[in-house]
Amino acid sequence: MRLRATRSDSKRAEPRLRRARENPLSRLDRDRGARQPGRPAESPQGGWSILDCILSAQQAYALARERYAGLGVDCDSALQALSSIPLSIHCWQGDDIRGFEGGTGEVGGGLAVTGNYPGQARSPSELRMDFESALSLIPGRHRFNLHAIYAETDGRRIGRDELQPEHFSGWCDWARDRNLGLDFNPTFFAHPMAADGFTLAHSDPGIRQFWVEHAKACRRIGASFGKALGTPCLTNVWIPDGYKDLPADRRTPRERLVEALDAVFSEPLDPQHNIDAVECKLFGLGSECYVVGSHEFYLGYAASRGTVLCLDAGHFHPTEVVSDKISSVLLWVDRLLLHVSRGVRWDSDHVVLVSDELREIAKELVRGRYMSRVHIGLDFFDASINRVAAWVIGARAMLKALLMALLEPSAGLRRMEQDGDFTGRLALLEQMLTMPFGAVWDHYCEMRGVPQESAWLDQVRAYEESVTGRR
Ligand SMILES: [Mn+2]
Repeated sequence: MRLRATRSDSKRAEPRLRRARENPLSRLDRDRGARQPGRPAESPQGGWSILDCILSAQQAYALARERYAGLGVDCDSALQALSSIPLSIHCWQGDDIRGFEGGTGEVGGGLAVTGNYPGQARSPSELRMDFESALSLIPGRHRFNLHAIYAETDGRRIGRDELQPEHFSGWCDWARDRNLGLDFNPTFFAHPMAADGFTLAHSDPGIRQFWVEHAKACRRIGASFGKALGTPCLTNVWIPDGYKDLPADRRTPRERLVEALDAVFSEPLDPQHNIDAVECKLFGLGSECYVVGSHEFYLGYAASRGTVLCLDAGHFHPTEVVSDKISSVLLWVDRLLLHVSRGVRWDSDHVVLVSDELREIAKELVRGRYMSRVHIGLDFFDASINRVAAWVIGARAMLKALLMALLEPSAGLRRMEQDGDFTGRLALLEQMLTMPFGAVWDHYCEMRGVPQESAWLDQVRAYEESVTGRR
């Protein structure tokens, strides 16, 4: 359904508006009595007026709220809770992880970006503009997550071990203007010193030291973001190090990695400015048999050193799920960074959708009351579809999954579980899938001033026509 918001539409809708103002609940009560959701009336020309749609959305929300209240769920407080959850949205969906270093364009590090959809951002200003376009379609207040290869160096070649906060001042100023927090990542790939697949665990001490200096520089840059923006920057270390085929020595590279990481984190930084995280992975392209920084490696490292642990939803065996790990690892580490992604066969980075696992992750965060200890980052990239749309689909999917979790009748479910009523628990979980979730989500979008589910794609298409499609 296309919304028409012309002048004549609003004129036609005027009598209806007046009636609604005089007695806002009259239509609603009638609809409630008839147990029928309010349906927008057709205008004389047979189209819907925008006012009709707004009124109908309000009615739909009122009815949905009543349905959820019947299960002991308060929709208004769920929406309030949702609005306080920031997502850390990754920059690299906008340009296929190219960055602005001007290298060969090869990503490497066991990563691959597939697709050739036109219009990727070619400069920091294009990337910022594209992200702003996506952000205008994502309800809530969020953060932006940068990689070191997105430095702005005015065409000068700056070694990654020599990067300074000044090379990110454009990003920092923009983030301040837009009221965005920033997060950060050192880039241990797409570089000659990473060409043989090893960085911090390299056998050559010179190469190892280069990457230690890079990571130290990135932590300082992260701290500069945190200080300037008044919200701590989460700086996440992920390295690709590993072997394609069976190693003869698994132990030594892991011992080297501990030493290198200890050197990286040796400089004390104010946690109000920078927070360190480490990210594990099962395998990458070209590191199928052995990855130095495995889950067990980083769980132990994070627990013993007090860093944040990053769990990427695409970095485990295909039948292994992050949702089941959250309540385990949060017994041993203080905080968790989630890289929300969608693994499909060999790929760990498909655009996030409201999948069973995404809903399960969100439920774990809500049920465990972990929200203050978990940072939610997105990590996916798809170059085969409109990149702004990819951001919007993924970010909105995460928010929808969180809202579904916030709308769960948790007290009832727990009571059934405690009473051993597993039949009732299963039936109620299934019942939740037919609850009027869409009306609550639409109301949230309206509250936050972003288009509803049926309307945002038109805006992406318009932006494509006027901006990204002309590149
Ligand atoms: Mn990740």
